[in-house]
Amino acid sequence: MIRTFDTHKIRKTTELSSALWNFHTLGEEGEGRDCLVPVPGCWETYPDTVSYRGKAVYSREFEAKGNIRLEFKGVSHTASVLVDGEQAASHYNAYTPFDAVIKGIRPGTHRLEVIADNSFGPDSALHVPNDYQSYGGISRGVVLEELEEAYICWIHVTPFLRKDGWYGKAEICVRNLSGDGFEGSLAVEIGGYPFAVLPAVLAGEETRCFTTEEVPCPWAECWSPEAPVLYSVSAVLSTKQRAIDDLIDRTGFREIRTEGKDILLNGRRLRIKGFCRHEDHPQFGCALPFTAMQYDLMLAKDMGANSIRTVHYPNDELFLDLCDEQGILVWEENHARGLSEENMRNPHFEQQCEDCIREMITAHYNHPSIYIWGILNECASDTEYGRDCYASQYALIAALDPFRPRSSSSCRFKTDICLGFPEVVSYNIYPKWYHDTSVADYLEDLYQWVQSGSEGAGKPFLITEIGAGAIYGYRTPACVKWSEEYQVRALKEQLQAVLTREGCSGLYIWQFCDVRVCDSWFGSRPRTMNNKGIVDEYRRPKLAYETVKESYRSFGNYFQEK
Ligand code: ADA
Repeated sequence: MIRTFDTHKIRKTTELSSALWNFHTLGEEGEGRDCLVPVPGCWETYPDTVSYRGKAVYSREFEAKGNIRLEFKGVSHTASVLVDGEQAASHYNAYTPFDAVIKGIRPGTHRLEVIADNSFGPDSALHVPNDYQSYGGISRGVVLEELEEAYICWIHVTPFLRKDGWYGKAEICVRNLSGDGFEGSLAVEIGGYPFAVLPAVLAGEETRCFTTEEVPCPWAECWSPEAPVLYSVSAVLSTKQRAIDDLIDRTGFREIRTEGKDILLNGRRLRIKGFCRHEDHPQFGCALPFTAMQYDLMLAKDMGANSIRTVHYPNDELFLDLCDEQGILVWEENHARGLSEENMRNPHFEQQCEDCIREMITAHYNHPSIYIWGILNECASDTEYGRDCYASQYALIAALDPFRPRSSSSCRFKTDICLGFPEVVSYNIYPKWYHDTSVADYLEDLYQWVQSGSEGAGKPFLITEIGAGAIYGYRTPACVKWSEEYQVRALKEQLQAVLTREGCSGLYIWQFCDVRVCDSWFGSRPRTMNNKGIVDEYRRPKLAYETVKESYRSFGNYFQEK
């Protein structure tokens, strides 16, 4: 399963995932044993490669002819793609899609090989040994498409709420695969209503974007957590004779903006009650199947959450589709966690971050559930060098999507020098876990510094991580740290302090479920897991489940109007 809806009616597509592929490792000692494995999947879940770090080859055959496009929704974490033994694409980063376009392939059977590499090293600035696992494998879907002389790469729809109702604007990117010029047209429908028809003229081999006017959409109903109304978006590319390609996506009409210290969703003062959620599972690695994704969302909603923060990387589109359909707000962020200035000075860092941001926003622009773009979780935002990196990445996001607020989760207390860039100020804090300070006192101290000693004064303020650890099943009346009882006590104080703090727009609990961390983190991570989940890695609820449920359900999605 690639998306929760069909993305083409005209373009011929074949899912190559949801199948068994051949697999073998490419270790120092040569090629490992061949076996059949499921794609999507992670090799850490296969019996012989549970702790393998290196390269491995996935392969299978496919039938095709003419111009083809192979789309990979995620390969962890570095990919090299060969078709019939010829290099067709390469990509870094497990969490964003990429493709291989091959022109004029001969009709018949072809061989696809994907070499995935999950090793750490100087070429990898973002996948580093960390407090989450970098898995190995083809961890998301793979699709084969047959194209004609030109095709639609993407369509972005931007909704606008005007005084007289909803308007929409579309930007469509088209690529001409032919060496000859292309003369045709684009027809766009939204919700089944005719939206725009515009000429599409491209030079040979040109890729070009076409933008519609702002078009009134009087039929549009608001997308909101309470009523997540979605509309199909269809773009059809035609020559003078016939339709040759199409692309179907979805949109939701919702307005997100900041005003003073508020995040406004459709003009209402939003309260975030969220979870930080890694894509992680003991049976699937980071390749959670559709059912497991939905099960996580059902648990989060049962606890009264209204938002998920995709820590610390862009998520599978399938998960975002589920959030769109169920009104779950999403903070999506580029791939980075806790990188020091030294890490950020890796010569690959800037380009790898920029690629991740471009691919994330290009692929996920239309999801109404995404209300904010995040960058660089707990990186060096207290250094001049770091500030330059933050500035350029915030600028890139604004260029790609000026319609959503931006933020970054900081842990630089009273030393952050990057709070002037984002629309929303966000902090990760752990009073009652890493230090035994009163939550209210610590929050007040930090909040007042932001308002009086930083460039973040007067902006919306979010707590994007707060929580405590508990080992599932460890119960003791001593209520010591790592017990489920201690986690309950800490969360009660944390949730009460943050959700009642004037000027705070809400919080994300760290974290939804226990997750695997890299072996080198064993010292501070019992079981070599991050055990701050409200459910354990098998989604078994800890005592704190009911604590969160009682608290989150006692607060609405919005603050009282001023
Ligand atoms: C940081 C970090 C998280 C996690 C958390 C923890 O805030 O952003 O990824 O490591 O600390 O568990 O301590």
